[in-house]
Amino acid sequence: MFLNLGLDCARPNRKLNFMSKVGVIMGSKSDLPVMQDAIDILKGFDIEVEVDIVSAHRTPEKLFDYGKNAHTRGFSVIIAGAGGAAHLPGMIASLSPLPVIGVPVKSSNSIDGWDSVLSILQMPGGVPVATVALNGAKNAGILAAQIIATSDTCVLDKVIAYKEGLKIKVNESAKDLK
Ligand code: C2R
Repeated sequence: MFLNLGLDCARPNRKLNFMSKVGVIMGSKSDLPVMQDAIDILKGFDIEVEVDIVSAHRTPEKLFDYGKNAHTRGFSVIIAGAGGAAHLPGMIASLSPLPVIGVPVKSSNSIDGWDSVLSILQMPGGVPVATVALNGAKNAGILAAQIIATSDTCVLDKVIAYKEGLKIKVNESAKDLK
């Protein structure tokens, strides 16, 4: 997945933000097969991830505590995935000063996925949730890495290498067609 460019994250001039943990939360364990893509890609970028299940509907007290305190617990970005009437990402965004990336999940209780998409996407002004595609947890992980990369040159180098890898893959598959 990553080009090996000999990147050395221990180099002395590395500008890094020690508060670069990402919180990956989801409304139910049934969301994990989708949310695993975010976890995997963040681990590929060597970013610390803490995974939890938090539900606005089923565990409102835990949601409140998580949203109020995530920024004091070493998190710098929160990725929140939920399906159906997906209130989790928006409620976390209402409580936390951190950037929140929302992942709409096509869950068993979802009519066709649009319910999850619109619940997360159509936030009122003042409370943004950066919403990725339906089941788009991989992009949520990449976006979180890009946010962290603005204050961590090691992660920035890895994002650059990742994008270079995408380009090489496309060029190679184009060659196969000839
Ligand atoms: P179950 O499979 O546990 O019945 O959950 C979950 O994210 C999941 O996709 C079905 C779906 O319900 C969603 N859920 C929410 C919230 N809590 C659970 N959308 C919430 O607080 O937004």
